[in-house]
Amino acid sequence: MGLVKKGKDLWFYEDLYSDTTYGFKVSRVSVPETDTGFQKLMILETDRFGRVLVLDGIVQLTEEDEGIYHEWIAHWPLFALERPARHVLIVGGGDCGVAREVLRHRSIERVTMVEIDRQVCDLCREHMPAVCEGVYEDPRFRLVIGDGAEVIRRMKGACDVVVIDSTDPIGPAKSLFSTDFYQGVYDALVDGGIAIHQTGALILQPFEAPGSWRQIERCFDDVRVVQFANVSYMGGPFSLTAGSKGRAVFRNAERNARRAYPRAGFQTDWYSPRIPALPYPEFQKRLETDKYGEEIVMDVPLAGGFPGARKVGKWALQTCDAIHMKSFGEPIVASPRLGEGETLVQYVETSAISYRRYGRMAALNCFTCAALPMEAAIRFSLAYFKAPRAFCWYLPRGSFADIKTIRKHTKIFECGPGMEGLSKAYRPRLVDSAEVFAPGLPFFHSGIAPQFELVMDIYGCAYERISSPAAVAHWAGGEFPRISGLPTVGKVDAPDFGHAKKKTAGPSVVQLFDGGSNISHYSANWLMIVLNIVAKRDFGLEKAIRQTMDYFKGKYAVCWLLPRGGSAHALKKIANNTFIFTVENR
Ligand code: AG3
Repeated sequence: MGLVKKGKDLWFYEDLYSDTTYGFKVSRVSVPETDTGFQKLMILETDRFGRVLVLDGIVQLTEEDEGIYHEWIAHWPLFALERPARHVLIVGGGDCGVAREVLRHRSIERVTMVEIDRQVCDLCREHMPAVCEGVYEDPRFRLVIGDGAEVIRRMKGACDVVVIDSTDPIGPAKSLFSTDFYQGVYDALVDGGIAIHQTGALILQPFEAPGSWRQIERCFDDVRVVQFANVSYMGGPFSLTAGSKGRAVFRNAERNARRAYPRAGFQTDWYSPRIPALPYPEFQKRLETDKYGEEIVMDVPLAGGFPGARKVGKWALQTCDAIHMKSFGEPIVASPRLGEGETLVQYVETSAISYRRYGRMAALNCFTCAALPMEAAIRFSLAYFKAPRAFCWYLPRGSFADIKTIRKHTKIFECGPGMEGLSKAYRPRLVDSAEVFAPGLPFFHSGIAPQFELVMDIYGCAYERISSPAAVAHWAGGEFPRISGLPTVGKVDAPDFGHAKKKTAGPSVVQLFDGGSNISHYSANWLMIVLNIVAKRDFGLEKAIRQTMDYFKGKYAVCWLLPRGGSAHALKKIANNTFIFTVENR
């Protein structure tokens, strides 16, 4: 909304979120919105908060409360160090609030600030002189106008502390929230050094802190979260995520701070060495132990005529009700007739329900990123299709556990409408990937089933790839079909609708094939992909898996191969031909 006239008053409303905002009365516009070439900058004057810096419609600081943010982001790492810092690098921070706080430490010999947007420096200096007080006059301060991500590569082992005082991961700062950048920051630190980054409002931006945590955890030796709240950053608890070079750094952080602070020779208003950072916030703990999702896969014999898209669409929506999930969007469908092998997909709260038919068998998948009431799903489908029985696989998805545990929790069973038979469950055969990839292994031609489904959970993927709907769509709609030779039907669909929950933040994808589909979900916070590929023809399993892992820079994958649409009286045979295996990235 930005600036809004209300009677004779002028108000500003922040443009960060599409569904919630806050505002304040403006007494004067000091700098009207200017396009700097990097972003839109505006400086407003208010009676309550003093001057306010706004970039791309988002409040960056107010004179009234900037001290809270700048003190925490500067003093927390500096006081936590084992040895007093000499060289500090600031990435961003053009208003100089961080530099001002850093320079209060007597041990500091040099502060280098790399800001991409010169106008932020110049206009803040002119219109908010209190924020940068003393900084430009200090001989220890050096300003570099440039891209922090590039400068950092030339600073190997040179910095005691790196403070990344950036805007949010939209606009020019996007590249600063990537694994490559964090790796560069780690390399720029001395042993025992600390880096810290603003990682957003914990409640309103629930995917940001966990996303940065995952990446920092991957590049650094230890991680902490510092929390504070101010007025300017709407939404209560705000987070700073810190990484250390060296395992013991944070263990002594509090002790070091309590010792160093009284000797610093200056006082702070907000920072206190007695407020510790969180070693492992509860949300992060849960991210580690939760399983990501559950999937129930069913092959249900169809008697009589075969349902078209209308009837199957209704099945999908009513399944949502049966398992207490909300549907998202319209069903994606290959054709209204839904002939043999053609797929219908209905998104549900970031996961999906799908249908396809082979011969007389309906191949149904029901995947959710929450607890899945499996019985309700099976019971409903059996009743809907008036089927006497279903052949089922239960798959714990994204479990983080070792393959043996995942196998133990995977179940293959047959059951009738009363759910009898559930107790007689089989497990998939655990095989080596070399065996699976070996030429001649008769997956696709075993006669057990017309199709195989490849189910794959890939762990340790690159954040920037899996959090980007464009990158994901490029893979699913272009790269994968090219490598696998699978003929696509219609366009790739890559919505990003799961951000209400930390777990499901990240895009989803559907690409239909001739006689199959690729349905996948990308979890920015688990750095993980869950995907299901079904195809009518052989597609070179090893190449497809390796290419996918390479594209997303995944470290490790757990895969299941399920024979779909197979014989109606052969559960044992189905179980014998269901395989589970792992693939490491070479
Ligand atoms: N940089 C962090 C601004 C974060 C605003 N985001 C938000 N409210 N979610 C501020 C620059 C101050 N030096």
